Amino acid sequence: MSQLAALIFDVDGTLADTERDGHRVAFNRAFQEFGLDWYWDEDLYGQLLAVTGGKERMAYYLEKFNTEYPRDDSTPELIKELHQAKTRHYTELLATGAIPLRPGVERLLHEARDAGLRLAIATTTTPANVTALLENALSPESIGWFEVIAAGDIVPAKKPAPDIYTYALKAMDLSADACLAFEDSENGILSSAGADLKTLVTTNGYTRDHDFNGAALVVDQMGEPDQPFTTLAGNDFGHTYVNIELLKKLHSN
Ligand code: XBP
Ligand code: MG
Repeated sequence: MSQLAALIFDVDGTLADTERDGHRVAFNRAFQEFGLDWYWDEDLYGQLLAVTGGKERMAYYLEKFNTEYPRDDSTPELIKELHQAKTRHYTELLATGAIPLRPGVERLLHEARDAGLRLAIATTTTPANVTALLENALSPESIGWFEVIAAGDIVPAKKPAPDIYTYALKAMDLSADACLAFEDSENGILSSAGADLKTLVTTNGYTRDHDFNGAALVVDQMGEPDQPFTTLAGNDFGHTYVNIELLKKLHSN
């Protein structure tokens, strides 16, 4: 077993709780901009999250939920244009500071850097969304903390396929057993575990009932010294918040 060398983070739901009040709002603003009567409420969006990728999610919506909307050869282009508008709305929303990092994330990133651990991102979302989140919820220079930002369409198959994690490992020239992955959803851990990565899961409102079979540890948040996490599955080794010491125990266990 190699020594722990790198941490690979999912973005949406893991670094920040971006779906309900971020992506979902941006999708609805794009639909409105295009004069469409499509509206994704919180419950419907929770169902649509079964499909990762915004473009794929809109196609799924038309296929399964809005079957009256007339689809034809121009629909893929409409989806592409809608997604560009949605990304603009989303990055504008992030620029207002509307979406903060989840508890413990900033502290853990600093601790990881101080411990000499390499950092990477493996996400389904669009690259522009990652830089906008890091710039606005953390700092402009934090983008440079991540050796690899593997995002969106850079791989042929999105999560739950392992492609995005395999891409990140290859780009860092690291084997899976030298790393830990951080995820929030069932699609996410299927992807990270599919790339043979040990995974720590932090659940959120949309994913708390997901199946996280195979996770090294499932908690409700990274936690802080004065804000303990709740352990939902796995061995927390008596820790009450995620720090480097716990990560090294999970990695070597
Ligand atoms: C979450 C996703 C993304 C976002 C929307 O990604 O599935 O599709 O919901 O972003 P992850 P886009 O949890 O892997 O970070 O519209 O840019 O796809
Ligand atoms: Mg996620």
